[in-house]
Amino acid sequence: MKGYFDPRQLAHAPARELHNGDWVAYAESPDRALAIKRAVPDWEAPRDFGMAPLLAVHSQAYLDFLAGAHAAWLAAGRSGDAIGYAFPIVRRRPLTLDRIDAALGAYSYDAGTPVAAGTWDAAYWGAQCALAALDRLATGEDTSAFALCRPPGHHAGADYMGGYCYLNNAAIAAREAQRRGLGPVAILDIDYHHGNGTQDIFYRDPDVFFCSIHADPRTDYPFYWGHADESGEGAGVGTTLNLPLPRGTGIEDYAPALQSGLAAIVDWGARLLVVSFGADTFEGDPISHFKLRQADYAQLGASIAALDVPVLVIMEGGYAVDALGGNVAAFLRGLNAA
Ligand code: OKP
Ligand code: ZN
Repeated sequence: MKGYFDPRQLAHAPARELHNGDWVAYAESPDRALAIKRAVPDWEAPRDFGMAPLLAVHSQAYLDFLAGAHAAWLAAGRSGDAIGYAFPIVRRRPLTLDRIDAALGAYSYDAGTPVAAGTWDAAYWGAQCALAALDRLATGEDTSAFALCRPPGHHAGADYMGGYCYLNNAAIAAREAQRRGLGPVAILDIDYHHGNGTQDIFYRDPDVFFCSIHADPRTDYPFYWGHADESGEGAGVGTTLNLPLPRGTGIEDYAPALQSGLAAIVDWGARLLVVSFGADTFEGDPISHFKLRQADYAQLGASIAALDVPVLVIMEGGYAVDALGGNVAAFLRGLNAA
């Protein structure tokens, strides 16, 4: 199985984030990618699939904002990372304002997603990794491929960033898979946090099934999405499945939830599975509260492999950097064992 990574993804390196009221070192660090890089053997650099697949998911206005936000921040006389602090509440009229501080608020829902000097370049090449891994699956030479997307993507919506995420890599790959006739596509999100951006992108779409297993949003980020009664809207009713679990969940309760998610994906008739994989379900994760151990990741990979459809693995979270490489490698080993 090939992994995809581009060193330009390391250019995204915000200094700090707001955590429980304090400024702390940014958890989504370039070291995460380096740790995964060391633990997985077979790498290729992505080629450039251009902007069109990004525009199939994100608005032109949002991509223009993201590409120019750091320059606008510097032009406003600031230094360091661009961080918003004012957010238009949901029912405020949609204004398009030039002021960088207004734009940072309009295109995000949290203050946890700074735009650093290298953010656009890194996010762009991360998305190209997702497309390159999909391209590998399309050749039929492998039945799984791994995109080391970093920064992650599942909290990013069509026109917003949030939760360390800027471009929704899983959604970009899913849309491109559809365009190439590789569907029906399902997305399984097994990061600790609910994949709200992915859910929003496909919420009214009957053609992409989205299932997420995550910490209950009554206690955990992103709070406003991922509740069990959110199941799609309009033509998309029934094509979103949320399986929230309480803090403290270990493999004994996680595995049955995964089985029910996988059963729903099979029933729906998926022919390609995109997995948003986060290793922040690990017992030692510094910002999360599940209890999976390293060996459990091999079991998750093996359960997914049993579906017998091509699997595109997209990296999302996982912040216990010392264990991250081993956890990702265990998951990929389980996925490829059969
Ligand atoms: C991204 B992914 C605490 C602030 C909240 C947001 C968590 C984003 C997780 N530092 N941080 O789903 O792993
Ligand atoms: Zn996460």
